[in-house]
Amino acid sequence: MIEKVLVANRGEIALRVIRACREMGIRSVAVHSTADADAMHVRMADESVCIGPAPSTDSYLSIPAIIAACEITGAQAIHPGYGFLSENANFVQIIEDHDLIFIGPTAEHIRVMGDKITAKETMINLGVPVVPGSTGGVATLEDAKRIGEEIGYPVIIKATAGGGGKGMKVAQNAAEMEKAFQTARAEGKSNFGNDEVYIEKYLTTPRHIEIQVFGDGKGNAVHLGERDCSLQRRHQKVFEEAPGPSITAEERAKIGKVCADAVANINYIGAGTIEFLYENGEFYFIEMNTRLQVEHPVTEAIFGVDLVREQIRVAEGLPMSFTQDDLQINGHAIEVRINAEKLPNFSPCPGKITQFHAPGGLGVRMDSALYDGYSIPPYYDSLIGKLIVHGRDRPEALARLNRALGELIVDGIDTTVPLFHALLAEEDIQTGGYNIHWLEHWLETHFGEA
Ligand code: MV4
Repeated sequence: MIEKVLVANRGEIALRVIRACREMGIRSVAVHSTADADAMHVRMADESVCIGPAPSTDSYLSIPAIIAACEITGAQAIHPGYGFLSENANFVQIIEDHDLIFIGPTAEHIRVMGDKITAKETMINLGVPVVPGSTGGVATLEDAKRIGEEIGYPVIIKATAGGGGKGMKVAQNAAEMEKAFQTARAEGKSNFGNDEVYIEKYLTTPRHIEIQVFGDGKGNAVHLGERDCSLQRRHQKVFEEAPGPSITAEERAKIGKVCADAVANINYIGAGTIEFLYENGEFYFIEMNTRLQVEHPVTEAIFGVDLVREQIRVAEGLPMSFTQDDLQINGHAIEVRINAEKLPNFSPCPGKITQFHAPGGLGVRMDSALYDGYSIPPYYDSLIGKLIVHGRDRPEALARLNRALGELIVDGIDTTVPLFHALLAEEDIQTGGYNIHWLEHWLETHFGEA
């Protein structure tokens, strides 16, 4: 039995994990940098350990400091949250070597899915539909041009180790191939130390639809439907919803079963997300994330489950507390990411919160580590809160989001709240008629982004 969990993260996700632990009667250990001595996760946990100076490379990313904090406090398990070390296979390997429990997938699953070419090959073998493209890596420009002719332009060249849009270049025609190919390779090399690339047909107007999966590590797995995360700016999601406004129950059941069967087949353990591009009624796999995601609460809202509780259960060797048949969608949920950023350029805006008031009432969840008088340090991600609303249907969720945003007070800094007020006034947001390019286009034409 896990009696004490170390939470290797900060901010709202650290609180999220601490809350699940407390409900399960498990003690929690917060770790923090010197800049976070007054942070809410330190206050809320049962114990805390300072693991280093402000820069995350010396604290939240310091594997020796985190392992030492487990040994000092007697924590038997580590929850990584998202970001930081959550998809670091080497970290998981070290945890296993210290006879500690990683609350998440195995090092091997993280490694396989972290390499996009290997992930795609694995998914093809598991019967998951993928974007048409090269079989494995493309080593030479000649091969790249041949594949371009075979699959037809436009194509996209992607670094196998890529992420966050880095190492990804579109070639509209054969003439653009050389530059796109060399640039994708160079970005892969400089950002990830790996210049291997692969090529796909470039889909011009897809939606980003991701399927939540969950496995027990013993060959049982379920899916918890999809989230539509198409509203992104520079590969940062800003607004996520479940169910996807464009996805039918039949499509959900079909792609959901494909995904659940795939992860059951590889004995996947814990929470995972299988990302697809969705265009003209077809799903095309692009990547798998082997972590609990920022936007998991919209899935929790419509299915009425606690995903962190389930992660801890399966990490202990217990079965999941539900089967596929138990999982029924109830209503509609939307999350907006409240960032400490100044519009229209989304420049980071750390500083002191002079007043904070979280919205409440029926169907409203505010996950945030803010409090009155808190100073947001400049060292970390600008996400300071997530507002999640749940309604019986999409129109009710949208009205509730508008109402809750009106109640939210975050004084002393600039936030992305005005963006959401403006988005809610848009016809395309009200109808759900958007794709992955909608937000950037809208920001250019309506929001005066410099
Ligand atoms: C694509 C694509 C179009 N066609 N792949 C962007 C980040 C990485 N996770 C995958 N990405 C894309 N892959 C093919 N074959 C378009 C994107 C893309 C995108 C995807 C999801 C959400 C927002 C996006 C914004 C720009 C490009």
